[in-house]
Amino acid sequence: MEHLVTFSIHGDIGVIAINNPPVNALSSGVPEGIKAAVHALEARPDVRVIVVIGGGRTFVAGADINEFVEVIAGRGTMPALHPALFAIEDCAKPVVMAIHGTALGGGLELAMAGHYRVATADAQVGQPEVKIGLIPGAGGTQRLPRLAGVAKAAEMCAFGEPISAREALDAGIIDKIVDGDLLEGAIAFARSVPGTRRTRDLPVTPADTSEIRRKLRPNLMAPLAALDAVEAAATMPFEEGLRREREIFERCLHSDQCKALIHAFFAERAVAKIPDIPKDTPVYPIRQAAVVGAGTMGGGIAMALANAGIPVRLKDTDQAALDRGLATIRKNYERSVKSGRLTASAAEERIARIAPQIGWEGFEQADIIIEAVFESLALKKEVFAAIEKLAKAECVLASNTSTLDMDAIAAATSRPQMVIGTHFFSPANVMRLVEIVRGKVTEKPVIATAMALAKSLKKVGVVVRNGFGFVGNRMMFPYMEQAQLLVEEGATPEQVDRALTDFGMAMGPFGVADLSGIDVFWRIMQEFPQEFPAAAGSMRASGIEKLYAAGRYGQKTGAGWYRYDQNRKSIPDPDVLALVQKGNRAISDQEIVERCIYALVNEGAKVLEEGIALRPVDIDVIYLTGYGFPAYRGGPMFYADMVGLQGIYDRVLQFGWKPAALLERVAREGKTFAANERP
Ligand code: 3H9
Repeated sequence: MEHLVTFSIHGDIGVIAINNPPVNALSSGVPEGIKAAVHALEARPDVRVIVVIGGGRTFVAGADINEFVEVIAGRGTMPALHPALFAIEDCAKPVVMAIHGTALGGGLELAMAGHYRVATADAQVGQPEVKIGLIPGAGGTQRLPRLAGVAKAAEMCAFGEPISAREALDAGIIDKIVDGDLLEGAIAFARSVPGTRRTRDLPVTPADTSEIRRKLRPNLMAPLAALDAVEAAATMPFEEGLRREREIFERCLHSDQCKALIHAFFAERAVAKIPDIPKDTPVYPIRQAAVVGAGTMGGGIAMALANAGIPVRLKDTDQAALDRGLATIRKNYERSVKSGRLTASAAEERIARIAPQIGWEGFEQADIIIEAVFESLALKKEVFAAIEKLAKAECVLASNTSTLDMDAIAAATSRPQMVIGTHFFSPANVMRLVEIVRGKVTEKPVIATAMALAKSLKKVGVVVRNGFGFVGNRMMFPYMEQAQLLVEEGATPEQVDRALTDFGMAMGPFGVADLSGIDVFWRIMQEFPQEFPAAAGSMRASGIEKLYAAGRYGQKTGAGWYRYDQNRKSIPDPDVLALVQKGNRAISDQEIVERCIYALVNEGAKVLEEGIALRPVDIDVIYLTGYGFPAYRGGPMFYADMVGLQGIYDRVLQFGWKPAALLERVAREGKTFAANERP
């Protein structure tokens, strides 16, 4: 335990260092070590002031989330943070916290137990617990309002977004920003402090938090709970407030939402680990990129590259298309400047990294070429044949196809081992998901390069195998099909969409279809007749065909499953019902959710069975980051495990679908998808 927390003496300053890589989480042993070190230094007559600092790349990123998993499972005990924090706060000598990297969750709570805080200019502090379904549980909801006021504390605890050192200074959370060496600066600051100053003794003035409350989603438990706990700080003495915080924390900890959100947290990190692609797989450095096709996808991909500092050539075949693409890019950046997310000069710098062109000049220098032309196999093969003539031997050749056969595209070149799918989601400059499609012969360094690139673009790359629609879109079709059948049987598009947004989906299926374009769905159905009738149902929905025949392509034509006004606001349209409805059965929201979500689950099980997705967790991350599945339900496969696979299997049979063999087997064995994964 000793090595987790060490201390040393610098003149009359005692320095406590926390060394629990990679992020100095407060794992068992760390709080105990801090407490022991504080007591040891407090007892030394030669020490006047104590400085606490994080070793390595950061201060403290919070409690150890793995330990919460154990507590939830009934196997572990809660970390003993309060005793360490009280040892600091009650220390007779001033304690100065020296923050670099991030002080998050329990990390900020630890810092606030100190008497003073200094930070590097690039440090960040925050209470992000709500993102894993929790509230601050080590006094954060009680000490933060005393330092920053109730309104600021409420905002930080309820939304969970970290703030910069500058903002923390202005809010009174830290006392000084240190330029240069942090430890030296902290020691100099420590020499100047007048004496101890307990955060818990500071007064709290109540503030109106109704505006924040209004912004919170009613179906998310933790943010509202965090707000309750912060408000308690204004009405209760400190000790009582702490007890209240603990009660609320415990309630959150044992909620399904917390389990799901913790799953989502680790899932995002788990997908980066591919068993046959070890961490030390060599990667091709990506210094220059080129994108073919300046449409919506190509433009968005070029922006994502430019945002990450990678110069990119953006090619289209005619000037008009190129101009349109560039105008859209400009408009997007202008919007970011207007909203204050980007400075005007940063936007200009990024635009300058995108070189628009009609020809192929410079492609021979590109480290990666990403094809983003119209979704047609013939066209993509042509583009790859052309690219291959120009690209250097070590250039990664990527396609942004969302449905086509990656191996067929790769076969258009003489170096299929260099070819990979990088399926970005629209808008590509915003959406975090990239499905990385490894072909039959894609070499491992190319896969590792695509994963590293996704990471450097601040996206989440999920490696999948080649197959119709890969993982995300493949599962989307049976889901969409159920949504359509429900309308044919008597539901309305708005009822289906509302039932699914109430479930937590960011958008309902019909809203999505109208946004993506009915013509896009229709064209895919024509190109892959063998994939429809859909995998889940025995019936075939005909809504898409009827809407397509009626010229209702969605938002772009002003009508699809809804009508749209000038502001693209959707309006229910009885004409759609006249066009597609065959029955008028009253359908419950529960049936809507079960049919649509279980269609996803059943297809997800097939995707696993076929090895298109490696693990259930990969499917979950794809749906969480690319399809608006609610994080507080953990993704479709985690959700299925929570509901119970036997129940889902029974419903699948009742619906008259063919169950996936994997679903049938795992349900019969009484297991979960997750447990089935573990060796
Ligand atoms: C809390 O504090 C509750 C309190 O109120 C007290 C209640 C009593 N625990 O993200 P990265 C792992 S709740 C365990 O890839 P980055 C992570 O899994 C906590 N493990 O790096 C990964 O492992 P691996 C509140 C953690 O540089 C490795 O560290 N705090 C934790 O992109 C590297 O992480 C939070 O919610 C943890 N707390 O980002 C902060 N944190 O290499 C959560 C990280 O095996 N953490 N790991 O895959 C983060 O937001 C980011 O990790 C951070 C670094 C920004 C710190």
